[in-house]
Amino acid sequence: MSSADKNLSVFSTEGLPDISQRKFAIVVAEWNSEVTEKLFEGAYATLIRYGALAKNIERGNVPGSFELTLGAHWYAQREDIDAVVALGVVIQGETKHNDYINHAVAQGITNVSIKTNKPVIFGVLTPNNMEQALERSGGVHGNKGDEAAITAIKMLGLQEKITNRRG
Ligand code: RBF
Repeated sequence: MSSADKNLSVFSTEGLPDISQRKFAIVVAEWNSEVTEKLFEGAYATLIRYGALAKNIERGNVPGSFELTLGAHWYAQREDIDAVVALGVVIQGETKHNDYINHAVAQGITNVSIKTNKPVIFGVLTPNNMEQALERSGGVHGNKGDEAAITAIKMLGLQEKITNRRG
């Protein structure tokens, strides 16, 4: 299936780890907030659906996607946080500036993940226009927030398996 046809809310859920004791941070960019709120709702609901406790999910807002890296870094550095989900929407094509933001955030989040040795998930939509953004934030193509949250859970499962921390 091409990525254009993918439904972001359809994924395998086999062998997910127990996340009832795990702590998550969700960092949300306020730019394009009508979309990022939907991403947050999807991510939050997915974490709860697969076993996270509400008291173990913390939210922090940043002004724009460019600030997701530092917001994610502050959370990931906290010892009690197990995984971070970073959510934003950068609409392509409006200005070249967007390419720089996408690149910087992708690189920045990867660096945070490696430096802190924790899953830090790139939940940033990079659509061509607002219509595509809405289609991927609870519309016909599902919700990128759901996908980002399940990715965090799956990475915690892989971490457990590899490091034999649990189970
Ligand atoms: N932030 C986003 O999250 N999504 C965007 O599409 C977006 N577009 C921007 C376009 C321009 C021309 C500028 C200057 C900023 C944009 N930002 C966007 C905000 C950016 O992530 C950051 O918050 C600001 O650049 C900080 O001043």
